[in-house]
Amino acid sequence: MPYQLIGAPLSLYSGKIRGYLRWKNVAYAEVLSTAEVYKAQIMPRVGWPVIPVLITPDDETVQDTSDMIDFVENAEAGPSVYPAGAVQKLAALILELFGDEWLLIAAMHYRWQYNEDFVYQEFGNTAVPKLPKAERYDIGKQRAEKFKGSLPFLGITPATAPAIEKTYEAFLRAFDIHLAAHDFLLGSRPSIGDFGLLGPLYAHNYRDPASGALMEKLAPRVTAWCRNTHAPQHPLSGDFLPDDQIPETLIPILQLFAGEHLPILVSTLAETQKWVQDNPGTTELPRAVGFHKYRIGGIEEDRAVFPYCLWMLQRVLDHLATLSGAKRQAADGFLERIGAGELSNMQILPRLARKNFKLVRV
Ligand SMILES: N[C@@H](CCC(=O)N[C@@H](CS)C(=O)NCC(=O)O)C(=O)O
Repeated sequence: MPYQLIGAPLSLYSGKIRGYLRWKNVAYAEVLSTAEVYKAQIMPRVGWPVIPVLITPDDETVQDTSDMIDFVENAEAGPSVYPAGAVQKLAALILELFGDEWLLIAAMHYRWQYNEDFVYQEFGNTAVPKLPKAERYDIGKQRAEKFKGSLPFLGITPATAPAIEKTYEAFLRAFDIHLAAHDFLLGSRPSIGDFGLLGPLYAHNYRDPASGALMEKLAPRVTAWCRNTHAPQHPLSGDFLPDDQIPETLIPILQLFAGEHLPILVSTLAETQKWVQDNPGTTELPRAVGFHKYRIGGIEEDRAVFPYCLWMLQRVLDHLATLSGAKRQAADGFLERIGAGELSNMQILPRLARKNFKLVRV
């Protein structure tokens, strides 16, 4: 049995892992996450309704795309999406986090602001593919409520909408300039960072029609990158740039991470630590622990505090902690240069882990 990927064309994180599996050239079959598949497979295996889900050839269940990628990287031969260079790996992990958790804001904003009808139909096509079109639309609309309803929790409101567009357009332009000289973030081979960006950029901002038209207009090279990074299976090829080089054209994108995403991660850590202190007997962390202020494109808004982001940040800090001597110096210098020097001394305490597909402190 090859791997089975339970996912859907409209799903952000399905795009991330599908692009990875195709690049890695592993044998897998995709199973559409219909309402029946949620009942028969996802709920019994994972315990809560989420996609994508990976079922390994030994019938093991893996959820969370970062865990899936790490599982396949360990189990399968072939070139890795983790660069060997200390600084390149650091940049790649930061950009995975930035794609997964920060560009998510733009992905959700554009989807629901400009593609609502298309998306209702897509939700229905996924959940109940055999029903007539109009019924699929109605059922899709019901199933999409939870996702549309999450916008204010993500800090997406009428006040932030123009700011989200401003910052997303700045990102698109910067990435388009980078892609004039490079196939992927760090050379001719995609890294874990490319797949992090692929999630929001492919399923939402390329595939949703109005968002795809905007991307094509503002950043045609990003459109081409979406196609290539999500391309059908092909022989493995490409390499990372030599000498642990970070292309100059990535700096503005990394500075966007440092300027906009990092402050919210710092605040998420403080809020989560407070929550842990106030709930000493509890090991499992809820999806959200209250609200805090965040800023995007210069506008301040309320947003829920998501401790999960810290688990992703911990991946970055764990890599940093493995470095010493000249490599550590180079990594610290790089962080300072992009405006993220704060990461050099940061620790996620208590440590976080994922146990039975839930976030726990250890
Ligand atoms: N970090 C997770 C995110 C998975 C996720 O949020 N999936 C969305 C669909 S793309 C979902 O099913 N969300 C349901 C929920 O969060 O309750 C991963 O990388 O797998």
